[in-house]
Amino acid sequence: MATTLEKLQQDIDQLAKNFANDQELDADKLRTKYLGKKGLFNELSKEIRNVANEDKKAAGKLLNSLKNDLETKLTSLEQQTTGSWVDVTLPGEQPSQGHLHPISQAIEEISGIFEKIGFTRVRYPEVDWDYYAFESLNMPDNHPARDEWETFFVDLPESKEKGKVVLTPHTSNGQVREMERLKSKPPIRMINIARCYRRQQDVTHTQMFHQFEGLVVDEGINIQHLKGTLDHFAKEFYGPEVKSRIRPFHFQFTEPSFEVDFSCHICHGTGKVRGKKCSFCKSGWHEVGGAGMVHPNVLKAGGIDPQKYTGFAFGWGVERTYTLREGLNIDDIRYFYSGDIRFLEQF
Ligand code: FA5
Repeated sequence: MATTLEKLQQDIDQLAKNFANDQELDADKLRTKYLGKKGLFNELSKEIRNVANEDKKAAGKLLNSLKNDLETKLTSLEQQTTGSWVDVTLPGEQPSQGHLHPISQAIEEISGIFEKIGFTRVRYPEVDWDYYAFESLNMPDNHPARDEWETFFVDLPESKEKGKVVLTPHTSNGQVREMERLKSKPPIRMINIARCYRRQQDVTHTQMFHQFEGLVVDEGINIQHLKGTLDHFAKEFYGPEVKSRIRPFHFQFTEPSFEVDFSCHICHGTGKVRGKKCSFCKSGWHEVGGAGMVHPNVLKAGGIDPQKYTGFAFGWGVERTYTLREGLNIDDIRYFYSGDIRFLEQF
């Protein structure tokens, strides 16, 4: 039976009216019912087959207009129910993930460098006896050298043999502990990384900081082994063109003793950038810590015969070593412990 344009218009009006009066408020269900594959609109569209050829174009327009109208109304209904558009085809949002603190990252990297060349990572107490922090390191009670360590003492009973309890001011407390752990039997190749504490606070000092301490004891160990180890670390951590340098210094527990510097990556150790003083290092070098050949009294304290064995040791600040890395140039190490997420998120 032929369908006239008038009949089609009546059916379209009826469908639009039914839609407007439909009590089924769920937008999803309405969409399926009216615009779904087997929905009322598609059902009505089939009528076009019965429209005379010369009216087919006009019939198509009427149907299209109904479809657009239904689409607009359904979209607005969906927005009202969901509050906003959800485009389910968009890729999901990656939730922000935390990461290790920059100093923990540095510690992992530093231990990796030393472990690859045969050092064993150890950890010793951060609250320790005076004996390990000072006495066994050739600093008897009341020795003036102890003042340099600006130590926090813990209010706990003293031990008759090992003295007071301290917050370790340096990782050197691990030296004699490691000799004891290995029952005074070299070879020793220790890397001890731990928190340290001192009564200090400024742009290059914090009350809590980290050090990494190397200790090597064996027959025939000499300064060249120390220098080779320092150079190896400098190149691995800072880059192949960076050099290390040792300068005479004094520590009670090493003889001879040195301060260790690394060449500045900005001026390459020259101290000058385009004819002017390098503003990062001022001298061409950065000091990062101390080192030296283990004092015979320390070997003796660890039960090792200094006539037979020699050793070297070094101890540097992790924060200081890390801030000197190319591209970081952090001018205040207190940022690491400020808890400021804007700073920490950059690592
Ligand atoms: C020592 O602590 C010696 N135990 C190092 C050593 C070990 C020498 C073995 C010889 C043999 P010193 O006080 O210079 O040395 O500290 C070493 C490094 O620790 C410093 O160069 C600095 O990088 C870091 N450091 C010291 N105090 C602080 C602090 N308050 N905050 C941050 N870093 C610090």
